[in-house]
This record gives sequence, C-alpha cells and structure tokens, in this order.
Amino acid sequence: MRSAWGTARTAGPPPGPARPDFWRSPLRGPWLTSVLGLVLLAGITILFVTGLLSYAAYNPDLAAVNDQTPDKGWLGFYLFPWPTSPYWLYRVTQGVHVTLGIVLVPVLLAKLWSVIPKLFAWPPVRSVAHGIERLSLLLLVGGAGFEFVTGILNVQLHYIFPGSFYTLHFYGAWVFIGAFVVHVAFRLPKALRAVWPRPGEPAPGTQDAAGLVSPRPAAPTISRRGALGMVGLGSLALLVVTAGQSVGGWLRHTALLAPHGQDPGSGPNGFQINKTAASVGIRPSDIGPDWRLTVRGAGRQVDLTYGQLLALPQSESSLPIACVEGWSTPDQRWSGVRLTELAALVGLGTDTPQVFVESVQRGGSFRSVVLRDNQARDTRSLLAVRVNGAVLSHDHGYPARVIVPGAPGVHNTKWVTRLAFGEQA
Ligand SMILES: Nc1nc2c(c(=O)[nH]1)N[C@H]1C(S)=C(S)[C@@H](COP(=O)(O)O)O[C@H]1N2
Ligand SMILES: [Mo]
Repeated sequence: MRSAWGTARTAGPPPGPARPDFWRSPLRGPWLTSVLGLVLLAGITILFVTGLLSYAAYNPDLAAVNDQTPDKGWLGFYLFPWPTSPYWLYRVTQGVHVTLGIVLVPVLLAKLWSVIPKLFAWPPVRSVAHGIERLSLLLLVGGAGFEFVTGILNVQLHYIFPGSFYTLHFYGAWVFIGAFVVHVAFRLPKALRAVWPRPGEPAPGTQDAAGLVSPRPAAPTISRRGALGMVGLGSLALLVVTAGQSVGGWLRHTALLAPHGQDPGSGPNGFQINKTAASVGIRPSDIGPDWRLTVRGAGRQVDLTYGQLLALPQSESSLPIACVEGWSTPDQRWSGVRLTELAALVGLGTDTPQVFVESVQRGGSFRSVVLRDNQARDTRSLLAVRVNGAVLSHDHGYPARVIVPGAPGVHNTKWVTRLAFGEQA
C-alpha cells in the first residue's frame, strides 16, 4: 500500500482530467472566475434572504398546519409576524426569489465550468486542512446543485423528490449557505483583487492562478468578455421567458417556461389557477346547495347558507394571488365579506383574533390554514364570493375563498367551509 501510494505521488496525476494540461481553454483564469463569483455572491445573498422571507410568510410559528418544516428548531430564530402591507409584498419577494434563481443558472454553470480543473486537483487530499477545504467545496457545489435543482423542479411542478419539497429546500439551504459563507470568507479578497487590481499591483500571482489557468492553452475562439457576454445573454433569455409569469399583463405571453402556460383564459375568472377543484377531489355536492359556512368563536357558532352569506355587507379589495412557485396574478377585484365582519357575527369585537380556516377539501397540506390576527383584522382581508364582478368559478374556490393582502397564495384557501376564530386547528 505504502509503496503504491508513494509511486502515485512521485509519478504525478494519472492521465486524464487530473492533469493540468488536460484543460486547455484559454478563458479560464482568476478574472473570469472572480467576476462570475461576485455576481453569484450578490445573487445568492438575495436568494437566501428572499428564501428566508418565503418561509416566514407562512407564519409557521403560529400553528402546526402552517408549518412545512416542524423540526426546524433554532433555524426558525428569525421568524416574525408576516405583515399585510404592502399588499404586494409576497408577490415581490417570491417573484424575485424564483426569477432570480432561474436567471442565475447560466452564471452558476459558467462558474463551475471555470473552476472545473480544480475539482480534479491531484492528489485529491494533500493535508488535513486541504481535506477540510475539499469537503467544504463538496458541500458548496453539491448544495448549490441541490438547491437549484429542487427549486426548479418545484416551480416546474415536478414533485419527484423523496419527501417534501419544503423540507429538502429549507435544510438544503442552510447546509449550502454554511459552505457558501466559508467559501466567500476565504475567496472574496482574492476575487476583488482579481477584478479590481490596486494601481501598481502586479496581476494575480501564479499562486492565485494555479489550477485555473491552463499550462497549455489552446488558441482562443472568443474573448473572456465575450464569454461573459454569452452567459449574460443566457440569463437575459431566461429572464424574458420567466419573469412574465410574475409581472403579468402582455408579458405573460413571453413566459414560455411558465408551467401553467401563457393563457389563463378570459373573462372575470380568467387568471391563473393553481389546483383545479377536480384535481383536489372537490365533488359538486361539497359545494352545492348543502354547502354551509360555519363561523365559530368566543364560544358561539353560526351556520350560514350561501344566500345568507351573500346577504351580509359586501366589501371590495383589489389584491393579487402570489404563489410560492413564483407566478402571480395582477390585482384582481374581489368582493365578499370582511373577516372582521364574520368575527363580529359571533360577537367578537374589532380586535379580531387569529382564525383557523378550513376548506371542504378532504386531504392535502393546503386544505386549511391559520391566519394571524393582523391578517384577520385587516379590512382588506375577505371571504370572497365574487371576483372582477362575477361569481367565483369552481376552480377559483366557489362558493367562498379567503383573500388576504401580502400573504402567499397558499394561504388564500379556496372552497372554505369553516372559520374558527381564536383557534389553532
Ligand atoms: N383548499 C385549497 N385552497 C387553496 C389551494 C389548495 O390546494 N386547496 N391552493 C392554494 C395555492 S398554492 C394557491 S397559489 C392559490 C391559487 O389560487 P387560484 O387557483 O384561485 O389562483 O390557492 C390556494 N388555495
Ligand atoms: Mo401556491
């Protein structure tokens, strides 16, 4: 063993990618790697922050039904009550999260390409410190791949992973960001110097360039700036075919990657549908003449027919639907009964408490939700029965659905049958 190892060391790397002269692109070098790295530093920081916000927006600390990662422990240290203003808050934070994640894919791939010779560095482990560094790179590259892949599969509605997307993406993010912080701490000064050398300072030394610059470069077919431009064009193209699903209007027609398609139909109910009534097993009888709305709170209970619900004072709010998958609708004109009004039916005053909302849907994580008191109290929060002047379509939640300002789409429960004020479940 010992002698074989010794021979391998003196003989140098085996033929193939472990040999530095295997990699011949003249583009690789500290400048390209550093520019791409700095773009990723800014982008991934925004992805991480908007991702944390996305989790906070679910108000997971409020009730078990809101929490997709109940075993998070202290990783939930930063949670805060999600506000209702500005009413487009989640539309922006989640639109940025998903769109930016997609737009950064070419940058991430280019960055990996630019450092690929280093991933094959020989010998694989030189010392304990080097071993730790390699391990952190494994977490960095693996973590980035894992977060981008799970995120993109989720927005493309391919739920193929074992377990919940939320759990995987949440814990994956913490592992990845740990490795990312370590990596940035070690590399940022060098990257800054490679891109903005101090006057009079020589170009990055061979030490920094080692492993990146090819010792036997082929003739260039494109400049470094040209290559960077191609990456930028790739990102721009992804932006154009993605952002339309969050921006809406005519831009929706350019959202070629939008998994729900470019045409949400026409008429008052002609906007994006997430799950149709049929797809979650809503039967016509569930939402027919026998449907009732039960309102409970302060020890009292009121059951309303559809007609009685319509007879209550109706209010209007213009609010969007903004899904965790990144798509959102422009503001829709909803009308229905304020949650505060429904709380008043059971004798609750203006300090409306949190409310447990339940739909007729039999299974699935999104059949119920607990809305926080600030959401229940907001006079824009409705149990909507109409949208854009028409009765809700079955797929948009007929007979009644919740609509709350600033909240993730998933908290706008459709096909509501019960509101329990002051309850957890
Ligand atoms: N009962 C119930 N309500 C639900 C859902 C669901 O699966 N079941 N999906 C939610 C999600 S994820 C979103 S984004 C919005 C979408 O509303 P829309 O289909 O009317 O656009 O509804 C929410 N309400
Ligand atoms: Mo959603």
